[in-house]
Amino acid sequence: MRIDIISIFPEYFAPLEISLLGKARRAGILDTRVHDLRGWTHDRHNTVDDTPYGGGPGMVMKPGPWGEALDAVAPAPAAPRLVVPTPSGRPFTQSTAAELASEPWLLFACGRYEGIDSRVMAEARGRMPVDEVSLGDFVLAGGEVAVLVMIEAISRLLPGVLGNAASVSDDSFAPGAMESLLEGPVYTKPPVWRDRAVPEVLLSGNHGAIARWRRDEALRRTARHRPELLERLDPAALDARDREV
Ligand code: 6GU
Repeated sequence: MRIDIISIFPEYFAPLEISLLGKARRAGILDTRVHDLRGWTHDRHNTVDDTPYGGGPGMVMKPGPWGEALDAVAPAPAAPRLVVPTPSGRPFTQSTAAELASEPWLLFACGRYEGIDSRVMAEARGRMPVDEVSLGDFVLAGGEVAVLVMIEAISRLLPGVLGNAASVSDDSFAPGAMESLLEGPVYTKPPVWRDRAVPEVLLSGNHGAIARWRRDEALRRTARHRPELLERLDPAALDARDREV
């Protein structure tokens, strides 16, 4: 998958070189390219922002540099999917990550300040799919950190990136039997640590009992942390034992 990123802070993307993402990159699964928006400015101060029309606080990113940047990174008729992080976008969820993971080419446009002049996205829509997406109901200072989050969520779904394909299908929010349940607690060796024992069922070798225990824990944790997810569950997806939990 090719991923281009346009930002006024290319240094934010140093983590793409390490851990899972760095490995995917070295394996040729990910081709990430970071571009400095200021490369498409033409004044002495490399200006990328200006005051908002209609008044109000803060600054808005000027359309000129963005238009040139998008033309240069994705010259027509090339058409990546353009992803614009913004708190006013549609929610980015596990299904958004899966949808974006199936694309051959993504282009992330990182806004700062109060956002990018809206005509940039309107014009881009004329020649490529554009998604304005939000990570949740809070406000970041810019899109860079949000883009790192999204790239990590997308990349771990690409074939060959995770060692163990089951860790993807077992995730909280993964489609399947445990869909929309939070994952329960996990344990490793030693069996007793600081007087705390690992739940006995996990050492029993009884795979049916272990699966039942995990599902009960997932249901309990979901009820405690995210009750609205239980409301959304298809009642047909619950069995009689689930209802007791
Ligand atoms: Cl995607 N961008 C910014 N700037 N703030 C956010 C966000 C995105 N999601 C939540 N807050």
